[in-house]
Amino acid sequence: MGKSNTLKERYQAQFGGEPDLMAKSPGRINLIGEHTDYNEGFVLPTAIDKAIYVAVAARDDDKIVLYAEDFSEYFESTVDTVSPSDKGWPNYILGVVDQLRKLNLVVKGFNLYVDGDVPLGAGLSSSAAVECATGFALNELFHFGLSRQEIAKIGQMAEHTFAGVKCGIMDQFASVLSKEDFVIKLDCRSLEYEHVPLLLGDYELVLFNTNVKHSLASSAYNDRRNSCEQGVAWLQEVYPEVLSLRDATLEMLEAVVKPKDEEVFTKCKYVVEENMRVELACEALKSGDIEEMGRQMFVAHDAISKDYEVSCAELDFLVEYMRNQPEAVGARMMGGGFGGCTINIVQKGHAERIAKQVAPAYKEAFGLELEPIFVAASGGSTLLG
Ligand code: GAF
Repeated sequence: MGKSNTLKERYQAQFGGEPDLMAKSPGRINLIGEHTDYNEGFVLPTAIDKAIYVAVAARDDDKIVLYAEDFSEYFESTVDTVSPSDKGWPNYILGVVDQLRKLNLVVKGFNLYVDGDVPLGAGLSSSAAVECATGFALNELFHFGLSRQEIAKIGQMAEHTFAGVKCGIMDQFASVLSKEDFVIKLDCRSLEYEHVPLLLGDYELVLFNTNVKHSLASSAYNDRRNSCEQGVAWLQEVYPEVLSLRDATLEMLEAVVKPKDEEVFTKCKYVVEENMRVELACEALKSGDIEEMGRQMFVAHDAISKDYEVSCAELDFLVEYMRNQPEAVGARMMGGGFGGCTINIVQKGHAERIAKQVAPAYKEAFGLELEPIFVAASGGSTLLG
């Protein structure tokens, strides 16, 4: 079905009647602060102008009937029997239903049509966007009265339980709470946040999609989280006040974690330093010092690649290329790692040319196309008219 049809028409084509309501929830970028969210640290994300769209309608029975446009596929369950599916895509919806039920909210049968333009597997959090669009739409459909923060947390738990990735809160939070032309400085412990104007002056953001997602992404993600938790457990033996790496200092890590395990130490050190970089980058952004903000991004990339070890050859290649471009002030890998996109701050008017310039070398090195993606900082989840 072509996208020239409206969302409502596309719903009708699959389900017959009209949807009761339609909603969208966007993908996200993150300027800096990677793998800090599950350590109760700081992040600087915002939603983008690419989203997941859902159209939903309540049913008279207890069936859940889903249709995913990207896969041209239906999936059926009943409300009482939702469980993780081998198919993958239904899990981001069913996981949300499961969480709602665990909160004792009465979910009834519904049809849900899902579509979107967030590139899949590009590290732009299409999965969080599906979770949030589902949570947002069902909250409206069944009048649960959940807050946006609660919807974000439900999405995060759905990811833990039905997708098996013990992610932090960043992606879901950005998807529901972003504001157009702002980034969110989020404290992932208290969930207090500040919308910071994304004023880049003569610069603009561009993403380079590596077009690769290495298979170890989710297992390595959980491994890193385990290393951080191990570091905290050791710290707590000496410093009981340390509840997460957010509370740790480099001195504490040197004294307690380093002698026990060099590898765990390096991972924890990365997180403590990345939190500091978020502060510095955010201050730089607020004061209009985009060069300094970009410098922090380059430093962050080195650290996530060499210390945290969640980058990959394709991402490193693209960031190194940008280091030698006078018009690029910052670049780094974005998101969980092992593929997806780099985020770059480039002087206006040069990104397209740089992308064209690097594409043949990238293809030669990896046999992959390079795709620039221009994004605008956009608002969070919303109902559609
Ligand atoms: C993924 C996760 F889903 C986020 O919670 C975050 O940890 C990110 O990787 C890394 O910063 O997108």
